[in-house]
Amino acid sequence: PKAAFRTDISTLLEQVGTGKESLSFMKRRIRRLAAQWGTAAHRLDGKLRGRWRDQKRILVHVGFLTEESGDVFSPKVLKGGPLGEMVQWADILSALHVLGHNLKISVSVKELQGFLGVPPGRGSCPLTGPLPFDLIYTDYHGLQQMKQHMGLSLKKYKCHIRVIDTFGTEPAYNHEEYATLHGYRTNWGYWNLNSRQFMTMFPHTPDNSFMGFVSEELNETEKLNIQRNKVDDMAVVYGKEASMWKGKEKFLQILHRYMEIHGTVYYETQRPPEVPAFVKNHGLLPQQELQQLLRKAKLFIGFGFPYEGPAPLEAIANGCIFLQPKFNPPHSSLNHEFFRGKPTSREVSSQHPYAEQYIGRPHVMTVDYNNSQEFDSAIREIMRTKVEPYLPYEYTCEGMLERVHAYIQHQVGVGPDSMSGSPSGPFIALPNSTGLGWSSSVSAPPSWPPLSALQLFISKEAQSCVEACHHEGLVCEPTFFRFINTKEVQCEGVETEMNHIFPAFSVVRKECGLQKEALLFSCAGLSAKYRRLCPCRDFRKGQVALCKDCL
Ligand code: U2F
Repeated sequence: PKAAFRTDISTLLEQVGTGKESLSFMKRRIRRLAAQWGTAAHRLDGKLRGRWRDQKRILVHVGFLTEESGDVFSPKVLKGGPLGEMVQWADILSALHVLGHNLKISVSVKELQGFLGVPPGRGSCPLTGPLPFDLIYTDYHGLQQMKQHMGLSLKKYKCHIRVIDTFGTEPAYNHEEYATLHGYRTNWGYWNLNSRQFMTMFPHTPDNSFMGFVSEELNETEKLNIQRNKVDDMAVVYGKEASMWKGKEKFLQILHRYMEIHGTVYYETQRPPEVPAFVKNHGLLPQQELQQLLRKAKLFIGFGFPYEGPAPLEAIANGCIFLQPKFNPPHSSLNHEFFRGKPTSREVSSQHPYAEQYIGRPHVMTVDYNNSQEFDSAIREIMRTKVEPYLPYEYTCEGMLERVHAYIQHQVGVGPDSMSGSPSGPFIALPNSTGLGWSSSVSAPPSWPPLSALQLFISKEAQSCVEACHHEGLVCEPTFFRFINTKEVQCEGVETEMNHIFPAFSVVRKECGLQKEALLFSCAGLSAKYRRLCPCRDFRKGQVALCKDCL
């Protein structure tokens, strides 16, 4: 059947259920943003000009909210605990509903079994019939639960699964055998999925798909009003939990010389000792009231934690300048407790790398907080800088709908199996842009993104394809690796092996390395001994997930 846009959210709200603070938070958010989603649906509808969209049967199983996974998040919703994941799930549900798909929602293992057709009382009996869903959105907890309750048949249905994974999973950590052999073992990885099946909160490595969330968009009148009513010496501190303020007195003192400081830190009865008395603490606010506060404030200031949350985007969208610490050396799973055990080696260069790299000045200032002079002058600069509220298109409702629509309609053969085997079909020639004799022709079966978007580059030594493509103003496109990993290369020697750096060129041995295992194609991989062969593509302005011809 054809999917039709929906603007009424009442059936979605009924489906979300009750009984947990997390669910109430998500419902409040869905309700509050309903009008924005509606407007966005109309706009996207116009843009797609009535194009056919398949209606999919979709199961959303939110694993981290199930009792079976311990549900540590729900009791902390009103106490300063993490809300970023709930923001994202609420928005995913809204997007899928508004796009007109046939949705089922589960927040317990019992509901999951019911939807998958496992007979009651036969807990571990594997699903026997065909899967009653085209797509299943879940998280790492949910994946584990599905494995327990579907048994071996999970493997058969793997390609239908999408894993919402905040910080991302790189191919080297995802491939069970490779991770085990080469020390990429973590608490989470090795599911042998196609890395595109992992969907992240920000566009980290393009090996994963960027899912994202939304922030409120303002109309022109609201923008003007905000700019008119800005209080130049008002700052709001990023951090709703007292521990995030620990050891920051020095910076707060400097800031306090220039500005009135506001906080939204959760507290029970008294001011938490970490929050100085000169701070005007409002306590944890409902999202809507936080927005109001941000509309007046000039500065939103982060002290290093939480990493990569939604709040800075909300602040920038409401006309604040976001000031944050640069991390030198960068934080990663190798040197920081928070990232330890996460299936990525990504280096986090500041509290919010997306804000730093995708938005930047004048909306975002990333400075060395250990240099008090630099810190001091940043604050003074912020007070005299005028900025307009700004929200990147990919974080608007329309941007998210456009992206999720494209994934659902085009990212079909994304399962692990569809990747193997060499492609066949008519051959097209690749330009020898590499200068290394790596010219080859590639076959051109249907592909999404379309193969016409492919641009080939060779990285420097110790440079990943993420960086190499970025350097060219492009983005790495892992889907294209299979086209450039071909034997037609003109090299003195060619080796084929399981190596997440391949395809690549060995600088010492003057040899080309080809990839043996499709699951290990990796934009993120890098090695000092190799120059990587990188499939890059263009992207739409404000929508990095989609190439220009991708819609
Ligand atoms: C991130 O999770 P957090 O929940 O700590 O992220 P925040 O950026 O603080 O914002 C989450 C939401 O909390 C809301 C605000 C944001 O949408 O509107 N909020 C609020 O309702 N009232 C307040 O007084 C203050 C904020 C990240 F998202 C997670 O993925 C990470 O696990 C976590 C740790 O790095 O950080």
